[in-house]
Amino acid sequence: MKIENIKANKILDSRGEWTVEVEIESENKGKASIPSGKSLGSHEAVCLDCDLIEKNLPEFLKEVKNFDFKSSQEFDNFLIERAGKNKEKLGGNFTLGCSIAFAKVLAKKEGLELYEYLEKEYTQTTANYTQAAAESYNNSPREFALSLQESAPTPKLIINIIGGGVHSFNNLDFQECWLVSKQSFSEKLIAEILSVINILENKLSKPLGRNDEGAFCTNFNDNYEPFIYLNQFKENFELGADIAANQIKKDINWQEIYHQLKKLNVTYLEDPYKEDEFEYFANLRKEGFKVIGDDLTTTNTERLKTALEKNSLDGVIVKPNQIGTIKETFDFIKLAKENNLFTIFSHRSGETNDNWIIDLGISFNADYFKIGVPLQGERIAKWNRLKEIFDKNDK
Ligand code: 2PG
Ligand code: MG
Repeated sequence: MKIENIKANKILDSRGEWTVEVEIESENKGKASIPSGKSLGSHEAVCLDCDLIEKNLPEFLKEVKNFDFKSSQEFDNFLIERAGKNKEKLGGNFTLGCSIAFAKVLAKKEGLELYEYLEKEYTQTTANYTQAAAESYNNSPREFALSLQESAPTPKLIINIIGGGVHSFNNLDFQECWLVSKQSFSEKLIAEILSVINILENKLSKPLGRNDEGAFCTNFNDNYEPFIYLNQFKENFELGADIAANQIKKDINWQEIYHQLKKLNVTYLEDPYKEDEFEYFANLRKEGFKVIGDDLTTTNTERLKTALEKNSLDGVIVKPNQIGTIKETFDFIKLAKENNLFTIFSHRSGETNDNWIIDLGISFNADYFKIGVPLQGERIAKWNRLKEIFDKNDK
């Protein structure tokens, strides 16, 4: 399909900061806006300022017009080639906006939802690729292809319910204190989470605010106190935390922290050490924690390969804007799944009302979604999209 025009609109995100919305005009139109993080890993794709993106646009557009892209992957390969190392020439925010907007155009052309289109395109590719390259795989790519075809999606939710760190304005060092649902997404789970919110709202000390992601934000006696509150919900939820260790600048006795968190029934730990400390991640797994990479892996297959060699992880965060295209996000998920890691599709702390993260997660079989609490619009946009897809598939 030929692309006739691309616009890079400057829009506001949920933090009141500028971000980019990309609009592609072809046989029909597709739009996608891109969120941004505050606790950034240094290996993430480069994010360019909107004015610079606009400046680069005419030359990029001239080249794009010479091509007839048959699929989302073909267009993504074009973007990957042009964007250079870490997407520094075009900006990973711009390339991801293009990638998603074009996938929406292709979906619309076929009368499909975005998640249906991606499922179809990627399942077909994987199935073909599987036959051609079966021998070079140790694990079964066929099984992977089949796993993509499962009709009923069954993701669970990770709820960042009490916040700290750089997303907040309180005295907690850890960025996120989680409830991890034992059951998969359903209306019943939504009701349970709303009731948790209600209980905590009454119990937590006042003044009680909400942080960038809508998580409760107040001062605590120490870093452990939030988990004392969260333990009351352990019949239906497991406990976890995004330590976001990269952002913690003070001297900390990490061993003592994980000793205490274990006693408080915390099981899941995201970024428990700094972004290059692969071995420390691996050691923590031996203590029985489920260890998750975010800044460690930055949705990047090369980083994931190192993590796999070193046995650092049980699961990975998937944030497409850390890498800059749907195709590379898919490659990352594929490698993770082939190695039995669970995947958590995640929003960013600075969000827009776009909800494509849900479509990507559904089409690529997310094990979990981390999309904030349903208390503010930009997060609710994701909750409602998830519900919409579930309702549709239930009928
Ligand atoms: C994280 C994220 C999202 P940010 O660290 O997991 O919750 O934060 O978007 O600021 O990187
Ligand atoms: Mg994180």
